[in-house]
Amino acid sequence: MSDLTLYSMPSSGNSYKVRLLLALLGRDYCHVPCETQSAELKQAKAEGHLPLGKLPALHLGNGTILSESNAILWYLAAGSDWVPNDPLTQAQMLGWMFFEQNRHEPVVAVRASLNTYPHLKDEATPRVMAELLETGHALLQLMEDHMQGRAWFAGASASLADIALYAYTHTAGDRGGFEMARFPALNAWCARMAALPGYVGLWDHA
Ligand SMILES: N[C@@H](CCC(=O)N[C@@H](CS)C(=O)NCC(=O)O)C(=O)O
Repeated sequence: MSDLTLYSMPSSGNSYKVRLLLALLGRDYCHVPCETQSAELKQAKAEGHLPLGKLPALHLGNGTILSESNAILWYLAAGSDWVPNDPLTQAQMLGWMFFEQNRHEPVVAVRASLNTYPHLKDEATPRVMAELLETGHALLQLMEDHMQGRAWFAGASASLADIALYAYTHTAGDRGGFEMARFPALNAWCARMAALPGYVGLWDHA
């Protein structure tokens, strides 16, 4: 039995990032799935398991609870190959992780949520969806341009930046309605991610 307990939302990319890294690291953990709108999520909040009121939350087994997906990635990856050694590549990796939270997730993930979660249907007006589509395509193009001649987002090997950005990019077409055929370098990068040893998909969880 592992010391780590992860409260995560099965359908959410932010939660999937953490499940993916744990799988890639070969770390055992107990999983408490809390889907959106579920009784389990309500209970987890009521019992204080989500200090910031959001998923994912990682319980370390000593009373400490970590919030914010990218901070959890950072904690779990310490000392592993998922964090580059030199400060410049580390900073580039962190830059992409901040980009993911500040710009990519609020557009690419939000459009996918509005498209797929029935309880958000009223917010998905044609105007909002069109604006998110245009902004999302521009952000994906920016990523596509960066990936010309590169295999990974920061440095010569896969890093936390790739995990953070992959979470919502690999479903941007199916769930978000983005035209992914426009972005061949991103599609090739997604295929490289899915081929990593230990890889698990969004829905491959206990
Ligand atoms: N910046 C946070 C975002 C967390 C977040 O918004 N989680 C959503 C799912 S993606 C959530 O907990 N939703 C449930 C709720 O708000 O009740 C992170 O990266 O962990």
